[in-house]
Amino acid sequence: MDQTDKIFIAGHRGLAGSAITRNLEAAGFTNLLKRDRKELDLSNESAVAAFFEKEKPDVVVLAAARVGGIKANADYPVEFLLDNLRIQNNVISAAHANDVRKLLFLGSSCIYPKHAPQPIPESALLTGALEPTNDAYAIAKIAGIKLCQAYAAEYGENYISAMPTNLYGPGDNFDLLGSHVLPALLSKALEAKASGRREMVVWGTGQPRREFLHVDDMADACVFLLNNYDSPEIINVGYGDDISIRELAELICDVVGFDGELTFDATKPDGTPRKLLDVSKIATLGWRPKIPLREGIASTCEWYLQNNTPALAAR
Ligand code: GFB
Repeated sequence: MDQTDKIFIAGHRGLAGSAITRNLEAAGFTNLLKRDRKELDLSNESAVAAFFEKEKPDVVVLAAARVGGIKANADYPVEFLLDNLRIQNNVISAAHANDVRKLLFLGSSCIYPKHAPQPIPESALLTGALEPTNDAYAIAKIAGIKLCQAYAAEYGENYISAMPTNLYGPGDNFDLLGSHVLPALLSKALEAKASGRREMVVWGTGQPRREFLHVDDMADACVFLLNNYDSPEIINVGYGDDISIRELAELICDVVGFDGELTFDATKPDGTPRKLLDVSKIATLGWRPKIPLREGIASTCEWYLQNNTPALAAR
């Protein structure tokens, strides 16, 4: 990419899109196109078509999506399916209609079968049944991958698809009902410490294992792929190591300084038992993550205290 390329970052206010925007700005890219939801509704086909026709971006990063944790995914399958299909269909087809040179589609590690081999190679896609708590989101993301691959096969487009593992970092959603596990436990631990409680509730059994990648590492990988990867075959973007939810809760409590008891609410779903990506493909190309989990949790905690909860920060 050239630093003057016009790059449209769809979803520039979200966790992933804001990190990609920060990365590109720090690298000296000066022609970034950003539109918030009020300015451009990505689920509106004619609005997206008109925007592309007017702006004619050179490169598109498709980081806009309806996302959420295990509960939000299970409670709102219609919205996770429809909104994501609409957004990605509109953006990808408008990119083709307006001669976008390169497009990066962001998928998710939940596209892989529930009982995929661990670590999960890219070749595991569509080899088995999905995890039911997020199958609507996964089906939408798989449709996005297939649409990018179809444009590559039929029209020779350079549309690439990266599959990030569970992300966390500044700009995350910390709402307890909608969020992913890491921001949820961080917010619960801070709240328990601030209010002097001796107990913190963790959903499920604590036994599932998850891989966590700091969103700034993910952004670095995305820019690396935009510069160095030109294949329609999907590529995993992970940290390369995982921990159990119990271990994650203990680590977060340690970082926060909460020394009360953990209790496990087994009425809440565990989701998929394990989701560790095989990152050998991107490692062979020359990319590796840099931010260790403890360090990433500590800086995310700082960000949260400064941006979300003046009351907690003041205690
Ligand atoms: O991050 P998470 O919500 O989603 O939950 P997934 C991961 C694990 O953490 C599950 C447990 O085993 C949860 O039961 N957990 C423990 C909690 N305490 C909590 C809590 O307070 N909040 C939450 N949210 N979980 C998501 C998919 O799956 O992964 C998305 O739903 C997306 O579609 C994302 O693909 C990457 O890791 O299970």
